[in-house]
Amino acid sequence: KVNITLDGKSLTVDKDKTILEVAREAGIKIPTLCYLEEINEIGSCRVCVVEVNGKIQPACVTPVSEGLEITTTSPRIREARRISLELIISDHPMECLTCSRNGNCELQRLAEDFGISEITYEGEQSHFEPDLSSPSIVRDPDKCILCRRCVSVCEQVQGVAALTPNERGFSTIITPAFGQKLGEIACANCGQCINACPVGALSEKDDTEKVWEALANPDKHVVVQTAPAVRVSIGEVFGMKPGSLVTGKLMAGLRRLGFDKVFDTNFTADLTIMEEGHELIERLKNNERLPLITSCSPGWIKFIEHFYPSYLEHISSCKSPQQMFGALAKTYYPENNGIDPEDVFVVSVMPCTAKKFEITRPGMDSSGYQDVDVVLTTRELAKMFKQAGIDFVNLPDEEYDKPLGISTGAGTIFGTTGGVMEAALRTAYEVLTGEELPGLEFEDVRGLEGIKECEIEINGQKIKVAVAHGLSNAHKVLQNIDDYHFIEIMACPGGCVGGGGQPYPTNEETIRLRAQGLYRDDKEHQIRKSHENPVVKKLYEEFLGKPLSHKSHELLHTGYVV
Ligand code: HC0
Ligand code: SF4
Repeated sequence: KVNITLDGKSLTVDKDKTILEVAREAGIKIPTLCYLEEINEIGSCRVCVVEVNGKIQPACVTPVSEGLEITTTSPRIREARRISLELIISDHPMECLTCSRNGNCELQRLAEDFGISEITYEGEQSHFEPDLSSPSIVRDPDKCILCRRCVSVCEQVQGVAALTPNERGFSTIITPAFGQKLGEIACANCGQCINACPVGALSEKDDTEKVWEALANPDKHVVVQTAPAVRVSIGEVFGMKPGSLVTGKLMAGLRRLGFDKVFDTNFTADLTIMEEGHELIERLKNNERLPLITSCSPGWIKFIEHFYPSYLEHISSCKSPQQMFGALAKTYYPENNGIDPEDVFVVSVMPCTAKKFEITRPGMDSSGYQDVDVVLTTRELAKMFKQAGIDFVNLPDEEYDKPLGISTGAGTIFGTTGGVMEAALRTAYEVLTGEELPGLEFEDVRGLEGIKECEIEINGQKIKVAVAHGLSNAHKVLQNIDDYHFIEIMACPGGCVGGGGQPYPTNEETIRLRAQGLYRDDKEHQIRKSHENPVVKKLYEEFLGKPLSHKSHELLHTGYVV
């Protein structure tokens, strides 16, 4: 412990803390820009400066020590912060009105807070080409303020290190190594760099125009599927609390936009459990290619293809629920409803930017067409609602359409880390033992710990499972791959609720609340096990035969790229 004076108050505080941490604990707000707790603590933007024993110092990287006298607000501090901001803004394009971050840009907010009305510093501005090579991510280096939040997140949280500062001084640019483009390198398309970016230098590829066009085309039968994690986050864009469960309003809003049918990815999440669960059962019986590893997170799939190709035999051959949906929406669905599959246009609403990449992968056309036509992120759909003048908060609650909208509680928890594992265990246990599970909730695989483990006994055999989220944890869990029978890996921290296409801000707090929302949703479902989904059962009777049938393999399974 050390004794300090903070804004005239004597305090005794932990000695290994920074001034920023101590001030926050004392309820004092110090503005920050480049700072991301425990991830990017580099003191580069100088927006958090305070006076320490009379000297101006950045609060985020200055540790407290005995006898420090700290002042967090004074004319000198306000002036120093304003100069830092003005210098950053002097090399920033003034395109706020046409920027994807208009209205939720951290730099814009700080400029407003500090009442910046003119820029005193004028001179040369940097100009770089935007990188449009990725199907998921757009990089606009002209807007980059060199805070390095994306660099740190990609390296430390995702263990990919796709982005790095190149050149020096005024010419500094954040790019992949050797000036390569994002679409050419081992980028997982996860979009975590977008969530970390305080400005509009990183954003998802905007695909809203394609959807407006399809909706306006009378010859198209436009169907939409919504991912589990969207129902607990989209309300945030309209001022609702993170984790608010807005499934009914989401359905109503999508109908008002003009979609012909509103369906649910949760339905094919249940179907995935049937296919993947049986794959697990087969592998356990034959004791081969264990552990089985989940395949539904496309960022994770791209990551393993780049970094651990020799482990690909462990990956489930199941397509993700989004792709299973696409394949059925252009086969089973039109066949049963007298619609020409050529006229069906499939839109996905996903919390994820990698899903934009997934629809372009080889094999994602088993219906004879591209199975999913367009992926919108949660943020993009929210923008469409705004453009259509939809008063989201006051929408009535509506239901999903049948049949591809019927799902169970197991399907909904797919959207949070540990959810796929829990859903799979609920089904694998009952199918293998023929007995009812004593308790449905697997607490050991819930929560935000980076790697979670649990052991369950099925027919006398101990099954050891692991759950990892955030790709740096994938690196770790793969070091001990032989310890497990089944592993769930999701690319994004927190799973899909923390996806790269979710509303700003996506942080530990919003991720936790969204996950709680999904667990509430699970509890509110009457049916909470995928194998009890009546429409999934009917689909097997009428169309697929049985799990892992020839037809299932044709439509619902895929291979990987080495
Ligand atoms: Fe997910 Fe999915 S749960 S990846 O996180 O499995 O994006 O929400 O839609 O496909 O269902 C995302 C979320 C999905 C898929 C499902 C899986
Ligand atoms: Fe890194 Fe993910 Fe961004 Fe690619 S999308 S640069 S892997 S954070």
